[in-house]
Amino acid sequence: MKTISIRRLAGLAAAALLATAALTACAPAAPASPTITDPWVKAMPEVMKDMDMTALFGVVSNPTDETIYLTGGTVSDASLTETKLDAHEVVKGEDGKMKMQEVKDGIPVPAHGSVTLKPGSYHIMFWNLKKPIAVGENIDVTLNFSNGSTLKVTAVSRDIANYAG
Ligand SMILES: [Cu+2]
Repeated sequence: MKTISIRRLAGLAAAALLATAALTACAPAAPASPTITDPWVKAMPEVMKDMDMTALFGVVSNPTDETIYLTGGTVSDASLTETKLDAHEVVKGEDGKMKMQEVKDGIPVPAHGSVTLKPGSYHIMFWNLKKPIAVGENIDVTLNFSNGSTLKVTAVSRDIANYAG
């Protein structure tokens, strides 16, 4: 198994911060639309039958006066997956077991509030992965919202076992 050094991780974090700062500095006074902080994807070092999926997490914020629903998205790299990303939640089934299911109307992001996508809760589901996702890889996706806005996101992949949050 490959490991990633602390120094490299720190470098990645610094690069991410710089990228964020650059985006903020260049952003025009666009109409208010949802944003995401700390976007990440669960790394999938191996893709096997029935294990060809992963999910995106992060904190989605809504600066507008109305609830907006996160309805799904698409992956930029068709060689990773061509399947549309679904808005999912984890619920307790009638048999008492936890299961995930599509959120029909999308994941609600409250007005002037935020929703946290995290393991065991809301997430954006990837299906039919065609290749593995290594730890530290950047995954570009576009998220879609009920108000017609879209959000381009670069999520870094993490080893879920090392996820402290
Ligand atoms: Cu799911």
